[in-house]
Amino acid sequence: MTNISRRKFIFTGVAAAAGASGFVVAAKVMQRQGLIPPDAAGIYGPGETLTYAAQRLLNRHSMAREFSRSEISNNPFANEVDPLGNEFKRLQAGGFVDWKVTVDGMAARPATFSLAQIRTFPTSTQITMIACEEGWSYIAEWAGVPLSYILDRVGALSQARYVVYRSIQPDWWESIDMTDALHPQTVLAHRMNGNELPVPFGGPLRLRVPRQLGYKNVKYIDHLTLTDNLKPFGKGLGGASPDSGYAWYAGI
Ligand SMILES: Nc1nc2c(c(=O)[nH]1)N[C@H]1C(S)=C(S)[C@@H](COP(=O)(O)O)O[C@H]1N2
Ligand SMILES: [Mo]
Repeated sequence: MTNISRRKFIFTGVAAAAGASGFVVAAKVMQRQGLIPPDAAGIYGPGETLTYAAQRLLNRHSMAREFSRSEISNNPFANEVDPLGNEFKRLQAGGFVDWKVTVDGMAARPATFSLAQIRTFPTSTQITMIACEEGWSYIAEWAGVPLSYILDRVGALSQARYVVYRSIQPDWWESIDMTDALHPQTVLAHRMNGNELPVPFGGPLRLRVPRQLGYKNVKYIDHLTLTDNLKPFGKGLGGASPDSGYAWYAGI
């Protein structure tokens, strides 16, 4: 099916199901099509579902806007982070040579990669905007390994539906669906504006997912887990943000 006819098919399917036998059937169609976000149950649930479903139907393959070199912000603002713990400081003192990222869960070849190894992986560069939900934003050039490359390398199983990504900061973790995980602009960034990624901006390694708001761009990444079910993680809503009342899907 082409994209358009597929879209029409899904819309028609959802509408028909809703008309024929109400919301429950529509919800089942949407679940099957991957249109229900993991935090759909709360009071903002119907709104969250609409946002996510609309994005997934209309923009599944669209790219975040890329800017030119001259548009890079002169004084990018690093959002303050909680004090970094002893383990981080130990790794930082060693120039991050011992920084590692573990990739586990629904993968044929789970693996742990060193930062040095990650730096040898194919690099993709983007000049994009990061926007905090609280209002500020800046444009920078990020370079890093596409998450799709990592997933390919560990042999992500076809049943995997989400990537859970965790920071060395215990309260920072989020997840994205496979559409965003495999999106060409979703990268584990280790460089910014031509230098190694500075610590205030998430160095040595942060996730850049430019199609979502700032808070989904977790800093100090050391753990990725492939899963088909977000229930066992935290409160089961898919991330620290939805656990504390923000939307799981923060698409822009
Ligand atoms: N580990 C970690 N990641 C984090 C945060 C944090 O405090 N700790 N803040 C988030 C928020 S709310 C935003 S808006 C962006 C800010 O990124 P910046 O500092 O590059 O502007 O990082 C996100 N990633
Ligand atoms: Mo933010």
